[in-house]
Amino acid sequence: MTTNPKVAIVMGSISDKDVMAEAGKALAEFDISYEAHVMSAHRTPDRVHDFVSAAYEKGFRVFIAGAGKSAHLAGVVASLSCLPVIGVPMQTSDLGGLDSLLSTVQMPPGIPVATTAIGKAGARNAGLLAVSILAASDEELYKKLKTFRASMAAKISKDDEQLQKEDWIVNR
Ligand code: RP5
Repeated sequence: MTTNPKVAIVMGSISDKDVMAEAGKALAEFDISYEAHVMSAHRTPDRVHDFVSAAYEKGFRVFIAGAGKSAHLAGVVASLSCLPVIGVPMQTSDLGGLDSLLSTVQMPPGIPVATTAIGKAGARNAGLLAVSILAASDEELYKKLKTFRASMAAKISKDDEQLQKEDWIVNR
C-alpha cells in the first residue's frame, strides 16, 4: 500500500484475496499505487456506499471489483461512481464462475462495468486494464505499457524459436 492511491481494489470476501492479488501485482509492476479492501454488496452495502461515494475526492481514478456467485459488487460500485469500474468474476465451486461472470457482465445500459475473464487471469487483466486507463492521460505510463507489450511479443518469438529446435511431434 502506498500514498495517493489511484486504483481501488475491492473484493466481496476475504476468500477472494488470492485471486485479487493478481490485480495488485500487475499494478505494482507499473508502480501504480492502490488500496485493497473487503466489502460486500450484499453483506455490507453501507460500507460499499460510503467508500465508493468518497473515492473520487480521495484521488481514486479506477475501481477493480472482484466478487463471486451473485456477483453484484462491480455493478453496485458502478452505480455509485462515474469512475471506470472493472469487474472480476470469481471462480465458484457450484457453477464454475459462470454465475459470477453473468452477474458481473450483464449490466443494463447506462451503467457500464468492463468485465474480465474468470479468476486469476481476469484479475491480472483487470490490473493491466487499469494501467491502460491511467496511461491514456499519462505519456510515461503509456510508454511503459508499450515496452511491456513489446517484451511479451519478444518472449513469444523466442518461445517459437525454441520450439523449432525441439523434436516435437507437430514439426515432424
Ligand atoms: C461473494 O461470495 C464473494 O465475493 C465470494 O466470492 C463469494 C463467497 O464468499 P464467502 O462465503 O467465501 O465469504 O460475495
